Amino acid sequence: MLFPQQNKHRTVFDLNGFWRFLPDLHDAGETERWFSAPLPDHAMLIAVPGAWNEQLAERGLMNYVGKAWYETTFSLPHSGPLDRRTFLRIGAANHAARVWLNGKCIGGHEGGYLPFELDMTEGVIPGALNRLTVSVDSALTMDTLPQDIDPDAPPYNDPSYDRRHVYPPTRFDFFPYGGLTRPVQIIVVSMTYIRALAIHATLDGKVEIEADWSGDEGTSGTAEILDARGQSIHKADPVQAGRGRMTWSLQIPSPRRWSPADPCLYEAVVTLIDARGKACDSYTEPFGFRELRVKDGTILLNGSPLYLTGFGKHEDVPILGHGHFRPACLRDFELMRWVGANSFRTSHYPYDEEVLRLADRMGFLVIDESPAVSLGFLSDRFSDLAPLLAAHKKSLEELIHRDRNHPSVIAWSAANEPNLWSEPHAQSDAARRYFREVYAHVQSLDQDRPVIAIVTPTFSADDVSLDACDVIGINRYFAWYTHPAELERARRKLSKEMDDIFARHGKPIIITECGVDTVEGYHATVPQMFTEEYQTEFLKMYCEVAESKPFCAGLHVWNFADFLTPQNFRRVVLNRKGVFTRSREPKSAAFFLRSYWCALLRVDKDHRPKRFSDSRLIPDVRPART
Ligand code: GCB
Repeated sequence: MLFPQQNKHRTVFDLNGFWRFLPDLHDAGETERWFSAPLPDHAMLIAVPGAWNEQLAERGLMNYVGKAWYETTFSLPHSGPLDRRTFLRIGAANHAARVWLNGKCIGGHEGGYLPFELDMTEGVIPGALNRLTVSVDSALTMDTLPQDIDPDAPPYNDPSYDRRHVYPPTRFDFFPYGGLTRPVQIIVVSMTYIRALAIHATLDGKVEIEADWSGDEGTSGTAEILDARGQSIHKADPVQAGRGRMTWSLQIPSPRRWSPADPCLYEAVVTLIDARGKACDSYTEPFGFRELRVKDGTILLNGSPLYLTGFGKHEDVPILGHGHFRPACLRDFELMRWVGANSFRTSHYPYDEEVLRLADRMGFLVIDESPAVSLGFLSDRFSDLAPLLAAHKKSLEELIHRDRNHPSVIAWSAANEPNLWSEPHAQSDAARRYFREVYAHVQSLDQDRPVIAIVTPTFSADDVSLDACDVIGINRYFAWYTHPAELERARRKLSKEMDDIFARHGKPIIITECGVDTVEGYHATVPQMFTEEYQTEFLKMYCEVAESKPFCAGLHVWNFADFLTPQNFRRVVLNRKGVFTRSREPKSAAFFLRSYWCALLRVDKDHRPKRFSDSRLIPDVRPART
């Protein structure tokens, strides 16, 4: 799906702002046809984009999981019949939505965190006020991503451990925000238009462009490449459009490579020409020349071994919830740059598209994650897993189609900690087959990026989800959830486990999570959990183990910043494993990481190949060790 772009052939209208809003506590809206007339006077106001929970906490919606209705009005600057295609584009509705235009249903979407477009050309009234009504449902089921808990299912590994042990009940450790969390826009294009673009660029300068289009017969198209300064460096001859698709194969002499050290972006400009020879649509897509390979236990970026420094993150900002807020987004990137991170993971769901566009421009490497967090299988019959597998494949397809052209995206994370709750069927043959199918699906959609499997220690090297992946991500909390405060014991355990996993699978390993809850302002001279010193010592130990393993491709600290979780006895309001607080003040560990990572990224080590040396990424940091 294309990111909204305004140009001479395309118009984007922003529908963000204060909408009218009514929670549907008894799920009566559809039967009572709330879409057929304006919402009643007692409807509240809500900011779009933004989750409803914190915005409307005092109205009783902080912990609300269920349906709610949104309404706004708009008019388009057209009179007379529309000769343009008009789409409604919703950046994300968590987790399902149905949409009515002037009382008529124009479609919907299942699955949060990913954008969808609905054609509203027929229903929009030119020159008049149009009413848009959206019902959003934040409830999940066992067949959605993420999954819900099933209160009737057998209990977790400990029978006394209630499945509804957190509030609102979730299977995952982040707050279940609901609503229209990303921008809502109207996109107007010509009747013949570009629907999607896939760009495949290799280090030898080859660029394959594939455009999906829709419209009149007799359409042709051109493709042009612009360099980083916007200068045209190659123009392809027009091609006659095949049915719904056209392709170009271009050659650029000695292209500049994209990397964190030099995040150099080129642009592909595709233009459609109608049967009368007039340009009717065009779209400009940034891309980069870079190559990823996994070989002999190493991830190679442009032929050089890659070592990731950075974080698992969350889209979590006070008041906004998962909502997208540009200043907060940029601030996070600036802080990551300051601390010496070269990468992050979009744990545990796809992030706003602008996050990836920023990563492309600022040279961050991204592990792009599907919303399959803490998957659980309640049957060992493969056929029973079919609805979940279908939702998983669809979500991956939407994710890959959305993000495939970003040079910053270096891997697809198909799932996070699938067997977290050790449900009885987590390690069945059906589960093994499930993951094989998921990874094969990703590989069929994108041959250029590795698939990473991210796992807990429960089944360690035996985990069925490790069979068919390309890279292994391990989330480890030794010296926190297990062996509390025993850093040396944890060091030995981590080291041995990493060796065992590598010996069995021979794939690069990334420590994708490690961290401890830390209350800013708590201090101690001896190892004391929850203090700032303990977080520093813990991370230091994990960094040392990671660095000592030639097959380890990096470490991501859990988490970049403190984030809101459901209520439970393990969390004091927030998950406090952030290196920054929720309002982005640094804890002591941030200063340790800054000197450690900055030194690590610059210094060559005898026993390891050269890592990224990037003075632009970390402009003003004096390495602690040289
Ligand atoms: C994990 C999960 C993450 C949690 C984290 C924790 O393994 O992947 O979602 O927030 O542990 O803090 O317990």
